[in-house]
Amino acid sequence: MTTKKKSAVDWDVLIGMYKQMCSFRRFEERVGLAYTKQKFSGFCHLHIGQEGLAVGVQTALRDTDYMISGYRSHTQAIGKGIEAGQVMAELFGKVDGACRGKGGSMHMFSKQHRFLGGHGIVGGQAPLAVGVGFAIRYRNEDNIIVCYMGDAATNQGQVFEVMNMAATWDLPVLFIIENNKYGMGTDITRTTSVDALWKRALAFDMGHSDVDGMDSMAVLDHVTSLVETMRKDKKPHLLEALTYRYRGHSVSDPGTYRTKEEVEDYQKNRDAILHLGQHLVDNKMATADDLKAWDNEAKEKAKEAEAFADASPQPAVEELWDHVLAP
Ligand SMILES: Cc1ncc(C[n+]2csc(CCOP(=O)(O)OP(=O)(O)O)c2C)c(N)n1
Ligand SMILES: [Mg+2]
Repeated sequence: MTTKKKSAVDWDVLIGMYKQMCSFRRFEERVGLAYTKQKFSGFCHLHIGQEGLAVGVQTALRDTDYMISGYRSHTQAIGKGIEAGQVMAELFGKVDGACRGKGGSMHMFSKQHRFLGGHGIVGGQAPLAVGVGFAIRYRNEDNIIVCYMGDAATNQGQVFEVMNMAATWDLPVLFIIENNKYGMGTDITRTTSVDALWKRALAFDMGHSDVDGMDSMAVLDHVTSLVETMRKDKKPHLLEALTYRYRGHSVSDPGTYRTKEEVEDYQKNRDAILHLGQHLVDNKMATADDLKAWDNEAKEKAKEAEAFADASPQPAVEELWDHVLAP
């Protein structure tokens, strides 16, 4: 390990982010493999490629902030505090899963960690996020809620309705569009009238910005400053993050709607993990061996998560109807 030089940059934070990105990627790779081994079935949407955004955002938040997301959210849930083993167990439908195995891939949830799903209905999380934003204001807290959604989700009517409410009532909701260019197999330019999705905010006179979601440091800087403002003024903001998914929409995606060259270009030239790793090496904060060792740790952690999920039993038949409806 190299000696750390003094700097305004908190290198430990950046190293932590690097490790976290590796563990997210290795976790999702294992999830993909477990699916092909038929350890679980149903839908499975991997977040591989989009780690820079997840890690930059979570690092800018406090534990007391809330987060809500769509179905591509296994690792966002881990970032918000749910144990990786519990997420894997949830995928496998096991009793030690985050929702005792009753939610599965699209429905990670933890009240304790303020991760409020995991939602399979495209855009369905946005009205819930605005409800939480209302509760934050009503209780006079200085927390915020991050509401992740995909590019295609921004074309849902309910998203427009609730952005209007959030802007009208000044609710601290940070809407983050994970613009990975595609909604399933459809290029966003074929379905959307605007050339930049942050422009949706103009209709509501809402704060808006964009960020390179493949640059975890840019995300951290930008979201830190947004959140600081939002804690005070309680106003919503629409952030468009440009990102890219390397795997298919879900595990069953032939990928005929994009070229191999496009995917490879992001993997080789834009990858968030390579980018931060290079930055650490260039600044003598890590050696190539350090990066390799951290990645190996990430692989080990993913393996442990899977072993935990394998060992966990299935829920008992007697609890079939427990935890299904809120009391
Ligand atoms: C209301 C609704 N309509 C359609 C679907 C089917 N569907 C599932 S994912 C998806 C694409 C969403 O793409 P995007 O919002 O860009 O998110 P990404 O998958 O790229 O992360 C669609 C149309 C759905 N789940 N819910
Ligand atoms: Mg998309």
